[in-house]
This record gives sequence, structure tokens and C-alpha cells, in this order.
Amino acid sequence: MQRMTGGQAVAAALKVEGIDHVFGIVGTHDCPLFDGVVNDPAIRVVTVRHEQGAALMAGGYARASGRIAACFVVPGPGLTNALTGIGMAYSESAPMLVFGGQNTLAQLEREAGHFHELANSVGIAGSVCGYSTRVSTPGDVPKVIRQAMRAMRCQRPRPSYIEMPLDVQSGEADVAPLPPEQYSRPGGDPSSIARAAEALKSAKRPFIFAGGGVESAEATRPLARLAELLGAPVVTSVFGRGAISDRHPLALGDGWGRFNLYDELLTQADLALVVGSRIDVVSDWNLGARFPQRIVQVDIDPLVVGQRRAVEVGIVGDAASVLDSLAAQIGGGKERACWFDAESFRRRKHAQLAERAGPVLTLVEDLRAALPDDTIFVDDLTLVGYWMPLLLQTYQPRTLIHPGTYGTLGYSLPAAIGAKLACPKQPVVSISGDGGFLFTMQELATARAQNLDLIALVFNDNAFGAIRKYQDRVFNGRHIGAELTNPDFVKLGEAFGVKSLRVEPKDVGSAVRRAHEAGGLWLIEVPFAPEGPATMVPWMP
Ligand SMILES: Cc1ncc(C[n+]2csc(CCOP(=O)(O)OP(=O)(O)O)c2C)c(N)n1
Ligand SMILES: [Mg+2]
Repeated sequence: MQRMTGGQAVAAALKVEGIDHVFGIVGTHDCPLFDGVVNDPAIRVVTVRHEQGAALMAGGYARASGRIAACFVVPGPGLTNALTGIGMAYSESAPMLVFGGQNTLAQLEREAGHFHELANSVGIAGSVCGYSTRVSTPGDVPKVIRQAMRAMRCQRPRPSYIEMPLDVQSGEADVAPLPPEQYSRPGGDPSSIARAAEALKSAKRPFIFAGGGVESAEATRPLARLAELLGAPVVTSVFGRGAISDRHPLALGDGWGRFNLYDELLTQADLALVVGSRIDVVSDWNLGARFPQRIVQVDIDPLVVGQRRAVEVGIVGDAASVLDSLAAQIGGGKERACWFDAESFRRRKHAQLAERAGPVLTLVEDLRAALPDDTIFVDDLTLVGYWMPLLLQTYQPRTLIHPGTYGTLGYSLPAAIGAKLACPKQPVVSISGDGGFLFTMQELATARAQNLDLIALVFNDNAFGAIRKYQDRVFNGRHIGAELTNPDFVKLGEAFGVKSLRVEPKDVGSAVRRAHEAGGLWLIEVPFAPEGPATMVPWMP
């Protein structure tokens, strides 16, 4: 037992849980939380310039590393500002531990007119969290944080929200810290695993569809091993890029359903093994509708199994451990030859994409060639960003981070800052459009304050280009709200103390290479408004 304030109890529990980054903004209603971590060399406090940035950074941090960061926000506007980033993390299955300040326990009354009052904040946060609660005494802090950690570590990872009224943050109590715990995830029901192994053995032409759950479970090796044993080609979802290296002979790349690239595979395959994917209708463009009838699905979330497609066998469990068990049962160490000519498929797919997305493909290939394999690319919803999962060769897990299904503009810069803080040795590049960049560009100040090496690429067409194109197609060219009046991006970057330049698309590769070699914080504006089929981004009707 130790005498401490609620704020100190939070700091102590964060350390027990191995959480060493806090993103947030101070206010009267969360100062005791910050006071708990002040001068603590074990915890890096990152002051952001808007709470949305805090949550997006914590999300990027988690997606790049699998580790959990905390956010401290004031109640009311601080929480509602953060909700977009928390919602992103909820949608993309990224964990983070958000602490919200609150008025004192006695003030928690609807319409009482207290500062930052927001009724039902635990419920509001709860709609984008896997776990959401209020703490009513400092003594409960270790237990509540432990519950949040269990929710994030033993189940599908999702954000957690813990609300701390001011008197709980600053009040003292006897607190008993909990010992560290090894969190574990279910390994899957053995009889279901046995049935799945039989189904896989009986299939003549199986393929694997790998989602973000493979990376969350650190199951990339077990995935490759099982694919080799089965001779099964591997298609990934947008979130699963990096689940298998694109250099692996069985890798077929991102399975965006739109272009019928995968018809040949889907019409021949007799079984799909779906691992760690909700078979997303948005990001995968309903590819799952064309999967064969026989489906084996492995997922940590029971609600995902069988949700989109009925399954022959469903296994609720950790992808790494289930795939290992399946490999052990199918095993014998003998690899089956792949039934599908993956190499010729990749060649034809590349030719098709070159025709469809020519100028973007060239640019993405230049970027790839300019930077090391472990570079983390963080996309926004912009022409190049939309194409990245399809066009970028990805070699390592967690190196292509896409805002996918929840899809907020302004994602890439703050998420990239989070990724860089989590993985300081890896180069990090954020990819934005002019529209998206202005949603969160103030976080350049955060990157600068944290002294980060980071490259922010801004593709400028002076428009919400994707929506303008959409209006061309769906509204007969009746444009509204899609033209933008922009600042001078180079001057904007310079005003933030960022090394800034403007380059032509053909020079992006060399500019990025030089920026990477020089180090530091870079803003590179690229005027880019290609005509032709590339502007029809993968989701365009
Ligand atoms: C928060 C939010 N508001 C609106 C949108 C709708 N939206 C999607 S793409 C887009 C245009 C993005 O413009 P820009 O960043 O310049 O990229 P471009 O399409 O021009 O390549 C808009 C407005 C969104 N995705 N998120
Ligand atoms: Mg634009």
C-alpha cells in the first residue's frame, strides 16, 4: 500500500504496464494527471496541438509497433476533439489508453453548467472503445487500468477510455499497485482446429486471405509457414499489407476487389482460409462476396467469425497460435506445390495496374526504390494514398499504415508522428493531399518540438480532388465545395521551422532519398494532378 494521488496512481500503473508515451493537452481538468508523470524520466510526454492529433498519434504508435500509448485529455471538448482519432483506432483495431478528465464527482449532474460539462461522456467514449469506465477513487486505479489492459491484450485490440473526476485525480488514498502480468490470448478450440486442419487438407486449391489481425498477433511467420505447407497463395486486405512480404513467392498482394484482378484466383479456388480480417466491404471492395463457398475463418473476435460469409469452420483465437496449431496438424514438414501460378499472376497484375494507374505507379515505385525496406509509410485519403496498398511493394509487417474504413482526412501526419516515436530507428513518411494536410498540419509543431526525423509529402491539386472526380462522375460535373484556396506549402513549412521544398512528381524519388540521408523534418510539396484513369481512385464508381 502506498499513499498517493489518483494522478500518481495512474503514472505508477502505466509503468507497471510498460506504457511510456503520453500524448495530450493540459487543462485545469487533467493537470493532476500530468502532474503524476511530471519529471518522470520513464514517461515521455508529448504535447500535441489538438486532441485529435493525440489520439491519431497513439493510433499510429500502436499500428507501427503493437505497443500501447496513453492520451490525457480534458473533458467535454478535449474528449470530443479526440473522438475522431479514437474512432479511427476502434475501426482499425488499434489499442490505446485514453484518460479523460472530469468535473468532481459531486458535480456530475446533467445541465448543471459546470466547465467542460458533457453528459454521458463514458457512453460517448464507449461507442468508440472496447472498454469505457469512470474511476471513483484513486484506490481503484490499478484495477481499472488492469481491466483495460486485459480488454486490449486478451481480445481484439481496441481503445480504452478511463474517466478520472478531478477529485479522484488529485485526492489521496492508499493504493496497492498490481504486479506486472503476462497477457495471453485464447489459442482456439482444439476440436475446431482439428476440423479446420481436415478441411484444409481436403482442399485442392486453397488460398489465404490475411488481414490486420495477422500483424496484431505477430503471426507473419506462422502465416508464411502454413501457406508454404498448403501451397496456398496469400492475398492481403488493405490492413493486412505486410502480413506477408511481397518478396515471398506465394504473395499476391492487396486484394482490392474492384478491378477483377483476382477473378482468375477466385473462380478456381475451392477454399478460403480467412485470418484476422472482417472481410471488409469498404476497404476490400466486397472481395469476400466472391470467395468460394468453403471458408475457414480464424479471428480473435467472435463477432467477426461468420459475419460476412457463412463459414465451414470458425475458430475464435489468436492468429499466431491457431496458425501454428494448424501447421502442426497438417505438417509433416512436406510443402505442397502451389496450385496457382503466382509469378505469372504478379506480372499480369503489374501490367494491368500500370495501365490503370500509370503516373501513380511510377511515383510509388520511385518512392519505394528511394527508401529502405523498413520505411513506414502512413497514408491519408488522397489519390496516392488510396493507391498505396495496391501499388506499394511491402516487405515487413506494420510498414504500410492506411486509414481505411473509418477514413478521416488528416490522419497521416499525426499517425506518422506516433509511428516515428514508436519506431525511432525506422524512416517514416506521411502521404497527404492538400486537403487532408490542412486538417492536422499544426502537428508539424509537435514533430518539431519532439525533434523527429520525418518526411511529410503533400500532393497538391488545389482541390478535394477525389470528391471533385466523384462529382464529375456521379453529379455530371456539377462541382461544389471541391476547389481549394491553399496556403503556400513551402512557406507554411518554413514558418514551422521545417525544411521545405516543392518538387515535380518525377523528382519525388531523389528528393525523398536526399531528405532521408540528410535527416530532420521535411515537408515536400508535389504539385500532382494527373489526368486519365489513375484519377479514378480504386473506390470510384
Ligand atoms: C473527416 C473527413 N471529412 C471529409 C471526408 C471526405 N473526403 C474524402 S477524400 C476527400 C478529398 C481529399 O482531398 P485531398 O486531401 O486534397 O486529396 P485529393 O483527393 O485531392 O488527392 C474528402 C473531402 C473525409 N474522408 N473525412
Ligand atoms: Mg487535393
